[in-house]
Amino acid sequence: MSFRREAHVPKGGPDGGDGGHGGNVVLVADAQKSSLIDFRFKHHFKATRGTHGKGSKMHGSRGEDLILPVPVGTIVRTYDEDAGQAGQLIADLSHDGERVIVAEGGHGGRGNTHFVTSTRRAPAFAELGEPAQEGWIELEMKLLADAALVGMPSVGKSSLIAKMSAAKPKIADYPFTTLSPNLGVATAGDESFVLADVPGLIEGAHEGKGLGHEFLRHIERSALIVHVVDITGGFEGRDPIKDYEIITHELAQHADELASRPRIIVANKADALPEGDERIQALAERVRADSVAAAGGDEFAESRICPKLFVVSALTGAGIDALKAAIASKVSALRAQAAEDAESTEEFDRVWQLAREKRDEAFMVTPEGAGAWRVAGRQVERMVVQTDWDNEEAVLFLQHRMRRLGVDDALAEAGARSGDEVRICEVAFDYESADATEDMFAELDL
Ligand SMILES: Nc1nc2c(ncn2[C@@H]2O[C@H](COP(=O)(O)OP(=O)(O)OP(=O)(O)O)[C@@H](O)[C@H]2O)c(=O)[nH]1
Ligand SMILES: [Mg+2]
Repeated sequence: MSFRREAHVPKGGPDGGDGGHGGNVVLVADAQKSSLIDFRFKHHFKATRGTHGKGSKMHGSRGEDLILPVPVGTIVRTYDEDAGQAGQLIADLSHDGERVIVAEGGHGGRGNTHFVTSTRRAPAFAELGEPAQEGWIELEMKLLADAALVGMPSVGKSSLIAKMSAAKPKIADYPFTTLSPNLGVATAGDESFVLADVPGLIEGAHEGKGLGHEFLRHIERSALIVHVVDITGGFEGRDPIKDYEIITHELAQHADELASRPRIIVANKADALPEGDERIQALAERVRADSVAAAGGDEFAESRICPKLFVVSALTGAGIDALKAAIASKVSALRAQAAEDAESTEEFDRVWQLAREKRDEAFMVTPEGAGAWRVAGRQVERMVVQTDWDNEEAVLFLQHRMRRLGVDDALAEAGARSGDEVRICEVAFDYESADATEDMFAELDL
């Protein structure tokens, strides 16, 4: 609040500038980032505040936004600290550069020049700045690979990614050698794709067995599933067809979308198969039958999800080039499809912003004992905290704003009577029925 003061000008007008808005906290998907490690130990992030407005109509400056880069593929949710669990989805940042404001800076308070009317030439009050939003969010990074190598432990998934890309994962002859996914970039001709080596799944994975939930989640975002089967049955002499069925079942049980996800089947370790072994033939027939079923019984139609069998050896490299070419061509078709369905960036900001505004405008009137009412709601509460309580004019202005928001009507409807106590945040008012306040506001030209 400020009035102009100049020599020779006896009665200067109001000239208090507005306070600057606080900065926002913004998450931006950044292709350079590969993990959320920056958030592992540091949990508190704060944008800078705006500065105060000054006399001579000088506005305060805006606080700077705090930009937090996160990997592409980060999912942002609200987090309820008391319940210890994630809530509503805020954004799914799946494209480079996509951004979302997760905490908005408070609005700067408006200076007294704003409250001038024809009869109130010298408003002696200004608004206080709005407190910033604060809250917890949960960040989850989902793998963004074009294709995921999926299968039982020890079938040779890591050996395959090592053969197809420059990735150097640990390879060993015991199950669960891989405990977190490995990514590799593979090239076939002039196409390249990102391949993920996902930890092995076992029967019951969809119920969480063997960290199944965690491992299955990594597969959700890969457009193509490369299902690897150890055609020798491994050290335990398992039946490759049974293994194939188990994984197919686990994927379908985990999520409907995974049941219908396009896939390529790989029979690995063909080098170790005894001459004349019939297991490849048996698996090929099974895959073919599934393929026909997926195509809706039409033997010649190639449906989107048609599984196909490739026989390879990660050890000798046999069949690897053909497999790579098949993955590359399928991935490029799926990418074209995805680009067609892609939603535009920035959408999240708008959706989340609208939801927030809607939520903020709402308020609730609840009785709190005889003759007392509580009004709760983001915007009403914000108006109250932005009011300078030592200033009578500011308080009257607040009452006027609340009336416009419909608080008075809602109170009357709920049954409030003149003299009742109305509580908002830590503040209590006396409720006056509309007729009583009408005259008062008229007098003040509010
Ligand atoms: N003979 C033969 N052995 C293979 C082949 N591919 C992988 N192996 C062996 O199979 C064992 C398991 O290989 P990995 O690549 O670690 O298997 P994985 O599927 O990544 O296993 P997990 O990470 O435990 O799920 C290792 O001893 C490999 O050397 C192959 O084509 N032929
Ligand atoms: Mg592995």
